[in-house]
Amino acid sequence: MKLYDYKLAPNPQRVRMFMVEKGISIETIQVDLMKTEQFSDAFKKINPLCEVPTLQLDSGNCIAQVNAICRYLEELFPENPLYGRNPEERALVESQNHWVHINGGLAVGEAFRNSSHNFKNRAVSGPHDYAQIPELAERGLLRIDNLFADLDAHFANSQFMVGDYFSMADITAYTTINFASWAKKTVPKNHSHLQRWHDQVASRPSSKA
Ligand SMILES: N[C@@H](CCC(=O)N[C@@H](CS)C(=O)NCC(=O)O)C(=O)O
Repeated sequence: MKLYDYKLAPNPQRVRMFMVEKGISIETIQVDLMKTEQFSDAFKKINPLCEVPTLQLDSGNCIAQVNAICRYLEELFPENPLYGRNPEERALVESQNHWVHINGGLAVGEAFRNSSHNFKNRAVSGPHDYAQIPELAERGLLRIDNLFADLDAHFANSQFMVGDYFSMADITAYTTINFASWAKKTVPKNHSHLQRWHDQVASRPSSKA
């Protein structure tokens, strides 16, 4: 197996954190997004969506999408499950993971990609051109503020995204909070519960992945 990765990007970091938590090591190949290597003919054959992470199997098949990759790895390496240990927990992890990706990762992307010079005509990742819409950048910033507030309220009563169980949803939330700095947003000083959780995840070795 080979993991197509880019060290500075948030979605590949979700897979790298997952692998460290589970003690999995896979050969990685860097696709330099700053040099637009994801649009090369060679990489398009691996992932026509022109995105990382992508996991290439020994069969030659390629798996795109963070959750598809991590769920595949979870089945291959079931020790220390990160998608839940029973049906109820699996549903809760799925729910929280999806929620924080949609309202977090996509909101930061909306804010960042609709305002940065480097993403002119690339407001949505992938092979198609999309013009920037400044109003979406504004809305994205508002969504990040609401994300911070919603997470702070959640962590007032919960150690992790799903009770006291560290899961894939925490990995998604952690990389999303860090990604928010790309849109010049950091955890507000009065959000002590969110900060407590962030410090706790930052102390795990996987946070350096
Ligand atoms: N939904 C995809 C998102 C992957 C994604 O957006 N990857 C970004 C890096 S964080 C990318 O490859 N962007 C390429 C580009 O911006 O052209 C997943 O879950 O893996």
